[in-house]
Amino acid sequence: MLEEILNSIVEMDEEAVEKARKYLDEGGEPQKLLEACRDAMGEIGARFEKGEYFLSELILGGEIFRQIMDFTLPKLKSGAAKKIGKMVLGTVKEDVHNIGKDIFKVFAEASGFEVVDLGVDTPEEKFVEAVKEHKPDIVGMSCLITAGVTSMKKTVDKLKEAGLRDSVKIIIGGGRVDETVKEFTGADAWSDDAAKGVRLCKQLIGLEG
Ligand code: B12
Repeated sequence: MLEEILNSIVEMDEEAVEKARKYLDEGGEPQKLLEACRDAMGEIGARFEKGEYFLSELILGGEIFRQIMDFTLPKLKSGAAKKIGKMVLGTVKEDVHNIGKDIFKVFAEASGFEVVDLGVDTPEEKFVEAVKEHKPDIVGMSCLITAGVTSMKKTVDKLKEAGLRDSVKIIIGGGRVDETVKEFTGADAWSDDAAKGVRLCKQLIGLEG
């Protein structure tokens, strides 16, 4: 069933959303559905890179994913734990991809983080202002495109300039981050997986991940 959903998304089949709904209605696991959707987006991205798919397919794929997430994410929200920390989260400047950030947000909230969501294409100054205002334990930055890497570094630099760098832990996430990007930007941790990202956040604030 999951394989069928994955293929339907990749082939831009309108039935994909209903198949996903049916999967959950029949007791399927939201987490597994999410992973299948993510794999589908990876395949759509790969086809885009090879020139087999165009921007219209990226848009349509994103829209199908969004529709599926509309009824999948609330199922992951249940069982929210007691508050364990505060996080300021945003997709970085130049980058408008929001799906992964929104998923990570739900995972973080379900684990007890209070999340202040700054949205997408977030200017460095907006992160700085939000840290001043909300005094979070963690700053999370989501980044899926290469242009966003510089934005993340600039954001970390601006936090340093404002004397706020040592008051927060910084985690970066999304398809464009890895250990090298972490080192380059000066972040404390990175993850391209929401569940792992939340475990790292807990560790960053001294809790067991
Ligand atoms: C859908 C999509 C779009 C949609 C976005 C819709 C939306 N509302 O988000 C639209 C059509 C808008 C789009 C636009 C573009 N896109 Co696009 N897009 C994609 C695609 C296919 C899927 C993205 C996605 O949602 N993935 C699924 C989510 C769940 O994965 P994720 O974001 O990685 O999130 C997971 C983890 O990383 C983690 N996570 C996410 N954020 C965070 C944050 C923290 C702190 C932590 C800890 C964890 C975490 O949790 C999530 C769940 O596990 C990707 C391909 C891909 N492989 O990702 C290309 C892709 C990202 N896009 C790409 C490109 C090139 C573009 C455009 C430049 C295309 C163009 N010519 O205009 C524009 C850029 C616009 C901009 N300025 O940002 C490239 C980027 C290449 C690069 N290195 O720069 C990709 C990789 C496709 C490719 N292979 O070429 N895109």
